Amino acid sequence: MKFSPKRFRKMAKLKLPVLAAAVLGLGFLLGQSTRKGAVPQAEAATTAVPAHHADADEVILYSQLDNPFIPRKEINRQDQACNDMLRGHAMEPKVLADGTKEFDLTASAFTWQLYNTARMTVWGYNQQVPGPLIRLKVGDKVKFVFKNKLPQETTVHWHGLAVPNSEDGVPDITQKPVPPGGSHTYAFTVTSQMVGTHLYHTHFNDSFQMDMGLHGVLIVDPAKRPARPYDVEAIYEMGAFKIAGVDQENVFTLNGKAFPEAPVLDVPQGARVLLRLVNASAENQHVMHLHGYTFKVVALDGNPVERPYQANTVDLEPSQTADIAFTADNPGCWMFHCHILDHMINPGPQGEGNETTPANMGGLMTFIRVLPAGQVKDRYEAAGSLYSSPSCNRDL
Ligand SMILES: [Cu+2]
Repeated sequence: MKFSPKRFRKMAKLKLPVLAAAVLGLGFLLGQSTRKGAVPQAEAATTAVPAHHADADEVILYSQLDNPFIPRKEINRQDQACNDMLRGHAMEPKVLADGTKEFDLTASAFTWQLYNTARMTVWGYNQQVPGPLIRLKVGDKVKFVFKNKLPQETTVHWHGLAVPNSEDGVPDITQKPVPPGGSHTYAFTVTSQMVGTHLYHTHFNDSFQMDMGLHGVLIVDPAKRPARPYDVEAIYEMGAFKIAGVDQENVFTLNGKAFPEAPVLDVPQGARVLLRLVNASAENQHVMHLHGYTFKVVALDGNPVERPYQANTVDLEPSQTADIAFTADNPGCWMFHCHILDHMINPGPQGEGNETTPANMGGLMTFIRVLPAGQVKDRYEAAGSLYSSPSCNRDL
């Protein structure tokens, strides 16, 4: 059934008792899907949808309701994908007889949990948003076997990489767009021009397809990586979505998850940390700000900055990337967020934000937790769970 807010309001007037029961049911399911390690279930359900907010319009508007339920196992898989991206776990290629690294990339539609009360049908690569991390090194011969399982034509573009023109993914110029059900193979050799933090994305019906989720991070390493330049390397990709049929980006995500679900990064005190930041939003810039530190901007768009400069914020226009570095010498739970402040609000029914998340925050917001080495975890943890974490609020 196609969802229409108007039609729903009309139904709500007629069938209020039935709907109230349905909302309670949905509230229960939301409670069921609360993160491991978070607050107990009964309390979590209240946190996700407080009683005064549990009106039908609001709950329904957060989801495009073709498939609102995501099984626990699937949510765990999505969290794992988000965590893999954060910690730089890349997709494994098949190595062919001649040494070519072959990657399978399939675009399809699926239901994704953006945050605890918002799920939508997204389009993504290999069933995840962002797509899997692709990590290459100079000298690699690579092949991407791309399959299109979407209901629309598409292509893949390797942003910032000087590939041969035929591999550039521009529809009707360098290739025919890949039709629904079709496939296309991209092949190139990785050169030193390509070193650094980049992204790959669709180049067909761009502003629509990008914000459906067709993007991912691509990192190229030098042929020989320098010996342990950083103790911790992490990746945050900023994505954007247009949920509930609006025509402007209204949900912003870090590695596919908006606060309170955005992933926390734990780093041991004293570690040299590199954060690779990628703005994959189609339409919005992001001004990323880290509390508690002055960092160094060491690379922009994959290119080393000749004289790394110190800053507290770094500005990323759509498609730009930045590598920032700092030594984690200030212990604590430090907010890391976009300083365009309406990018840290999740949409409410009238578009003005909602009060269903801790501290009324959402979107591009998480924490970097600098801890004694023994307390560092490398598993997925949702940023919202830190409100009940003894390592963050012990002094309150
Ligand atoms: Cu922003």
